[in-house]
Amino acid sequence: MRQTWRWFGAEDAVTLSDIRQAGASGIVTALYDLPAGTAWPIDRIAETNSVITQAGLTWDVVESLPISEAIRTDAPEAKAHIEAWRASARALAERGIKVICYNFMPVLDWTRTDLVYTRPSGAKALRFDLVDFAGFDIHVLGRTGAAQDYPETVQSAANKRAAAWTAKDHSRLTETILAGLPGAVESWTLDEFRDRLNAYADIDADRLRANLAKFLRAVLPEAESLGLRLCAHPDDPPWPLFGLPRILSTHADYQWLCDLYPSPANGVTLCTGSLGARPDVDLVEMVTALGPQIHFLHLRNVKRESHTWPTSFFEDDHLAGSTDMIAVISAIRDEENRRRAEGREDAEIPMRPDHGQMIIDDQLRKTAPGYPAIGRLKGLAELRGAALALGGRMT
Ligand SMILES: [Mn+2]
Repeated sequence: MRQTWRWFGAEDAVTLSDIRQAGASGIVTALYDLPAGTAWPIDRIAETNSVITQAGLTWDVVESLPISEAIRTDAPEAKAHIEAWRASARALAERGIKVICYNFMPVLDWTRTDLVYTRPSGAKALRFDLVDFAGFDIHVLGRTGAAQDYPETVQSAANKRAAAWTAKDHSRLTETILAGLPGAVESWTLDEFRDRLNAYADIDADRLRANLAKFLRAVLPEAESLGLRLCAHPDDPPWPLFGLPRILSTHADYQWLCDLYPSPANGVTLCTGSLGARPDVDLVEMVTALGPQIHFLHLRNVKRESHTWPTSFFEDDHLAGSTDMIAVISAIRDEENRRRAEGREDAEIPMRPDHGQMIIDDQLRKTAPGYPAIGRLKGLAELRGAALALGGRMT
C-alpha cells in the first residue's frame, strides 16, 4: 500500500513536515476553498502540487473533487457543473494527479452525534448514537414522518431522552450533526437545512441512481482516455438519513456502480470505516470481488453496538472495532500481488488512516474532527506494522 495522509492545505494545523515525520509519503487533498460546481484553475492545482513536492511528498489523490447538489438532484445548473467537473479533472490529469475520490451523498457528508466521545483511556473518538440522532430528527428538526423511520424501541428511547434535553443540548446536537455538511458549519441553521432536505422531496433512490449514472456517463469516457481513476466513497453511515436516499451503502450498490460502466476509470474508494458500520457488509468479500476497481483505501474501524442496522457506533482503534482489519489487509495484499503479476502500474493502492482518536497532545491542537496528528500517526503505524508482518509492501 502507498501510505497517504489527508491534508487540508496551508490552514491545516498538521503540517506537511508533521506528515512526513508520521511516515506517510503521499498527500490526499483538494482545493477546499472552491465551491462545488467551480472549475479548478490549473495554476491553483500547480501551486498546491508544488508546495507538496517541495516538502518531499507527492499529491497522490484528490479528495474530493466535489459534486454539486445540482448534479445530484439534476437541477438546471447540472449541465454547467458537470462541464466544470470535467474541466477540473482534465487540469488534474495534466498535472499528473490521477486518482479522484468523490461521493454522492445527498446534503450531508459524514454524520456523527458526538465529536468528543471519551474512551476509558481518555482518548476522544467520534460517535454516532442512534437514539440521539433519532431524538434530533423527531424532536429538534421535527421532520414530518421522522418517527416511523426508526424501530419502535429506538423511537421510545429517543422520546424519553429528548424530553430531558435543554436548549443547550439542542444547539450542541445541531452543531455536531450539521458539522458533516460541506462548507461553513456556523452559517447553517435548521431552516436552511430543512430547505436542503426539501430539494429531495421527489428524489428516491432510483432517481438518485439515475442522476449518478447520468453524471458518470458524462465524465467517464474522457476520464478513461486521460488515464484517470475515479473512485466513489461510500455513504457514512451507510443507510438513509433524514429520509434522504443513499445509494452507495452495500456490496450490491458497488456492484451496480461497477457494472454500470466497466472501465478502469470507474472505481471504488473502499472505506472500511463507513461500510463497517453495517453488519451485513463483508469487507474481505468486497476487497476480493471488487479488487481490480479499488483505487483508494480508507482504513478505519468502527465498533458497532448492535447486530442490525441502523446502529450506534464509535470510531475505535484501527486494529480494534468490529472489522477484522488483519483479514482486510491480507485481502489487499493479495490484490496488490495480483496486480504486480499483471504488470499494473497502480499495484500499490493509496491508503490513508481514515480518522484517528484524539490522544495526548491532539487535545491541545485545533484540527478538523477526526483528523488529529497523533491519533492518525498511531493508526498509520499500526496498519503499516500489520501490513509488513503479513508480507505486504508499504511505500
Ligand atoms: Mn472514509
